[in-house]
Amino acid sequence: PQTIYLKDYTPTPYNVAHVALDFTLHPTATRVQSRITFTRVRAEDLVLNGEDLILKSLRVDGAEVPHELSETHLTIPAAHLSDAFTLEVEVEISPQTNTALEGLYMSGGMYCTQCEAEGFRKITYMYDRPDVMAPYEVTIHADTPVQLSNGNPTAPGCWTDPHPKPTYLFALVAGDLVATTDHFTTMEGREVTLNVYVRPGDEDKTDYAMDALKRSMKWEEDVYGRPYDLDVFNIVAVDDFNMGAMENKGLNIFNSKYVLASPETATDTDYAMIEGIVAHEYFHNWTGNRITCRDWFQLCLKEGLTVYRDQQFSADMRSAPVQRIKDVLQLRARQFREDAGPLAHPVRPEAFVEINNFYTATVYEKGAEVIGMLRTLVGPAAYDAALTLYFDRHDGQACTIEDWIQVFEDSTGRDLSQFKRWYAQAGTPHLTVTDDFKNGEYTLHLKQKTKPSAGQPDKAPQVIPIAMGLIGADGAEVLPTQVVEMSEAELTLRYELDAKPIPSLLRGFSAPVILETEQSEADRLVLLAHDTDPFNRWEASTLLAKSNLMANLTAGSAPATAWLDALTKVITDDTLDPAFRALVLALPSEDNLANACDAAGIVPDPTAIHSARKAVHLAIAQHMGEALPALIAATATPGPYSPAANDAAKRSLRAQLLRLQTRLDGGTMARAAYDAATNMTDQLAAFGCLLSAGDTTVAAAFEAQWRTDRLVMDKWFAMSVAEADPDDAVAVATALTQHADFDWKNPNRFRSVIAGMTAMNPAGFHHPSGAGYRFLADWLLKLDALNPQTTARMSTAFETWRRYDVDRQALIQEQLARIATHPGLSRDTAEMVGRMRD
Ligand code: DPP
Ligand code: ZN
Repeated sequence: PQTIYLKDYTPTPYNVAHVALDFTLHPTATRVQSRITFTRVRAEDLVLNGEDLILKSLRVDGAEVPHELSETHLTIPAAHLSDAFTLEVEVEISPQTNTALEGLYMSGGMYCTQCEAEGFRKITYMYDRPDVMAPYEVTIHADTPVQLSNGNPTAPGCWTDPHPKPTYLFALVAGDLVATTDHFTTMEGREVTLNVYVRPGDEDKTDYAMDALKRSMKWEEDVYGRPYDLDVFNIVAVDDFNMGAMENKGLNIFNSKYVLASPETATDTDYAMIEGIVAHEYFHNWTGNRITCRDWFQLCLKEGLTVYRDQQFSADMRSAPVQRIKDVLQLRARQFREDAGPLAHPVRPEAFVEINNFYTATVYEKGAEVIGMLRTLVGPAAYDAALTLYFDRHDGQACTIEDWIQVFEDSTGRDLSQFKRWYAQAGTPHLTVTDDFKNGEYTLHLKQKTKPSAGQPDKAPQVIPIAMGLIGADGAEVLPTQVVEMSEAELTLRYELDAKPIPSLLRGFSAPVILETEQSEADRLVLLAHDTDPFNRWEASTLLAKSNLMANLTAGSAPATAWLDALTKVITDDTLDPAFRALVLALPSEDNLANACDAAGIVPDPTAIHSARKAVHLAIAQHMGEALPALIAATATPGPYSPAANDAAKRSLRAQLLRLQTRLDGGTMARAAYDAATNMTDQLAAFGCLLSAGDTTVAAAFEAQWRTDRLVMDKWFAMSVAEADPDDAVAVATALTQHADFDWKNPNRFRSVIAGMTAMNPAGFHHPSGAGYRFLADWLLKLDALNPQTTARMSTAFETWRRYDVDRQALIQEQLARIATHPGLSRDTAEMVGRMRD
């Protein structure tokens, strides 16, 4: 397979002025007629992308012309082309047999599309690349009640999109759908019709998505001054979808998991995800659609910025500190993990084989952190001014990271050439800090270093904004938050003080780095109790939890009483947000602990980690003991269910407390909570407790209750594997794959069981028998033949293999080799497995 390089970028020899598409839909023989007008820039052959297409006719300005076809391209020699011409092509495609879910495919009887990144080439011949933008006109002939495409409707089945867009933002939907309709008036006075389309029967689950959409539209105007620009905005929920959602112009297509919600079927987490993803896709209208990417290497230009913006939105809608903690938890769990292994790559990669493999935590989440750092460095007002310049200067263009950085340089006068290293260097910088106090002078000494990664043996220092304060031993703040910029490999800071303070570094997690300090447990306890920065209070609790877990793991030590006392104090402090308390109570994940072992030079044993985590959890439960029932009672949320932050916060604390209580009473209270639950958040929390306590009847009862609800059943599948005893996990997962409702071609269902094992039951996945590895490889090979994109994504469960003992390494290598040598393996999975084995 061919590797594509950023340095090879070349503009196309022809521009596209207009695209007209006419679809006659049929499950196995859809006809697509295209009329595309081109204008010449350079006298070269016209080479268009096209895959899995049956060419029926081809004309240039009404005449037949010689052309060549390959598996992937259509070529018309330059000699047959003029300065401006119209290409008319008719092709036949088969949506029904399109199991890869890229291009035009069918899901539950409806037609839908997914064109990002390179799906349009499976619809017709075209320059399928983001820098070729054109207005579209679409006609759909189908016997379905609803037919949708981008832009504004002009007649039944006819759509016009006046805004030039690249192919990846094209969309079409046709099927038996029902809409929930609402309206929004923009700041410019435009009346916009809003629709959320779902399958009949789901229309009672659209309120929250619609509400989130209206709030997103308002927030985008209030905070970024950007109005909507068409007369309609449509969202469609689709059951079979490889990703979360897609920002097609005026026609966002969503995985139904991120649209449908009712109190009985969706958890608070689901509601928060729906809010965040609806906002994310809507925000793409300006950061992605109106200003798009020149090429796919620039993916972070739209994704990093849009993630940053949806995080800002969620922080405004909910609790900002809690949102930040959750975002950092995700970043560390997914991106730091990626950065530490064989799949590490820069926020802007320089080479790829299959672009779908670069829709990663690094491009998205680290890409968002880079925007956040930039805002911290220039300040909020300068950030706003730079964004205004960005929208003014680049509206309607396909841009690069250079364009983005230039906007900040021009609007602030700052040289950002060193800052650009954040886009180019892979790996998470380590920030090592030592301190000293002598003769009234406090010295902080900082060093940064980034480990080598694939293709990057030496890394240069990066610009690290360090938000920091100093806390006295009595807990009083002696230095309020200031931002220190570190740009060299080393930095020394000096302060005149009466006594040695406790540093509170990287407040709000001001940079995506790994902080290494010599902080004592006593200092952490002071920060947990007194830091003015909520993020660092939580960070102190996490570090305390980690050191107590590590002590248990390596020496069998019981948790320190001082820590347990401090934890109890936080949990019982009614002045603190219950959501914050819930986060303090949540122990670091098993994967996080495996990483901590690795960082400390200890080979992680997933079985021992699982046991240590259970032991420490039990010790916390015993320490809080009699206080638990009263604490649980205090988290009650009387009245009708509301997904708003206040009630959700209480339920999240309640879930953590119930977990602890279950350790003590074997599930008595969880059983009562399960029976009394009136919403999915409470029901699922109690369900997890009961499964973990070995309850033998609850799984069947839950299944009987929810058998006909696909999204709830996804939770049932996932929880059944996640809560299985690690020794039984593979057997449980295998049995679930034989369940009548295990529709493995549905990505959500596939992920429920497979990731239920790999991500949610790490001790089961890493079972010394190697059965977990075989289980994963078996299913990856099975799915790869149908859906390479989801297969490649799921293969990352193996990315941490180097951490483990030689036996496990050999077992994983065996499976990776088996996959790599499988005949007919997809380019997607081959690239991923190749990178992991190298
Ligand atoms: N562009 C989509 C999103 O991130 C993913 N395909 O919203
Ligand atoms: Zn996005």
